[in-house]
Amino acid sequence: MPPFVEDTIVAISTPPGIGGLAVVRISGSLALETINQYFASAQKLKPRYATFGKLKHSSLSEGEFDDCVVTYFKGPHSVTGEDLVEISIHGGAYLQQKLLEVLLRAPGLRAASAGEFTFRSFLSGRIDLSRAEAVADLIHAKDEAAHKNARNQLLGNLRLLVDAMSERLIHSLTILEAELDFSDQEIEFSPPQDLIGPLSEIQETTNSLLETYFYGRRLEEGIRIPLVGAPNSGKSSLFNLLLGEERAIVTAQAGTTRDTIEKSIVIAGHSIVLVDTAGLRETHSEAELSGVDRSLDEIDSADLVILVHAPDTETSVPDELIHTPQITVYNKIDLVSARPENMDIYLSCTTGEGFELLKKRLYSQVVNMVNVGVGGVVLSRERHRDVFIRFKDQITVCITSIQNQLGPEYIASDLRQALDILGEITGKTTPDDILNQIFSGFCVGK
Ligand SMILES: Nc1nc2c(ncn2[C@@H]2O[C@H](COP(=O)(O)OP(=O)(O)OP(=O)(O)O)[C@@H](O)[C@H]2O)c(=O)[nH]1
Ligand SMILES: [Mg+2]
Repeated sequence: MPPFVEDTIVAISTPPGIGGLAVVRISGSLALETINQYFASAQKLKPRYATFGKLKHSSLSEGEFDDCVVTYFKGPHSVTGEDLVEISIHGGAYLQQKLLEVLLRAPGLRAASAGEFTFRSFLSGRIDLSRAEAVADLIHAKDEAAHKNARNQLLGNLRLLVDAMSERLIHSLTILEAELDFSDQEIEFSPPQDLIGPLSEIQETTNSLLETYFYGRRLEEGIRIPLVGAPNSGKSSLFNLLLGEERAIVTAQAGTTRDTIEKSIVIAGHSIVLVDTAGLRETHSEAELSGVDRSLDEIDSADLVILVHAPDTETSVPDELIHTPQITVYNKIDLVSARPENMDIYLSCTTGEGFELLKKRLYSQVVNMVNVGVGGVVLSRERHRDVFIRFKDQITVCITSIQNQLGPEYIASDLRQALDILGEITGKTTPDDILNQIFSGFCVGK
């Protein structure tokens, strides 16, 4: 345990609210001593057992304060690696606040800061950095997909991937270092050029991983789908229909929507940000012109566009749309008998015809868009992306050094730097003794 973690911390780990149960956690060397002063039970607290009893102390109330169940984990066999006590009490706001208040006045205890229990898990080596980050992501997951990704990370998938990459790098290093250490003996080593293949593979995996970042961000922010088209084509009507509420103003007058309006929905377990935009047309009105500019900006940052056509309007497809995936919708089919060809969906916002088909289409587009991941891992954190970019660049440096036939000591030093960068993902630096350990079991010349 690092010396600066001395305080015993306390917090309510369920948000205050009425009803249900609340859990107050105390972690640190004073945890057991503290709870023993407030807890009355026929049984003594035993590590890893939940014990029923009463909270009883003059600072809490005159008589008994509340029934409770206390679970005691003796360090280092606890999630924080320290002595940890979890007190389950009734979830009333008064009960929780009073208990917390009293515990905070107990000698040596202080309030935990946000994430401090998880931070202590990391410091005590119970979890690595990527898993600690996953805990935060899990708490903030907005939808099923974000939850699944965080859960995968918590299960250690990112760590497994990083460990596999590290192992391969360490193996390469071992070969190079063996060559350095035994260069004066007549032993044949495989040439450094042989390392180019494995290094290129690591680079490809890193590239694939970096490609998942786009989706990872979308997990956080939601997939952006603006509705675009000419004024009066029915964008706001469709927006409302998809949301299931009258969110945007709909009128018979062209140019009704001036500003973009966005709202999140969940499709196929993914967060979607639907955006209603101003109709695209040439105009002299300053307000409408700004609206049109915003619509074009929306197309730029869109993941998928719903392009709305209608028989009584003329949609000119803007250049910005050429590279964006889109669903073309021909709206107001209740007004016409003949339909133009080459539209994905024929719809009437008024009668609802075609709406189910549009929803199915949206569903499959979203599923296709997000069907990515390397070894169950999707990058969603800027920090991870930054590390993997630097790692990839460093692998390029290694490959270049080999191609330029630099001495093994230079290549080894480049590889060590790559390993150090990769270690930033899990928070683990790569100490020399790991290499030594592997090296000791290495059979020279084989
Ligand atoms: N007959 C018929 N009318 C529709 C349909 N969908 C929308 N409308 C009407 O078309 C008019 C314009 O609809 P909006 O949804 O405001 O169109 P918009 O594309 O948002 O228009 P702007 O905001 O001006 O760009 C309204 O009077 C709607 O009631 C439809 O499927 N059939
Ligand atoms: Mg509108």
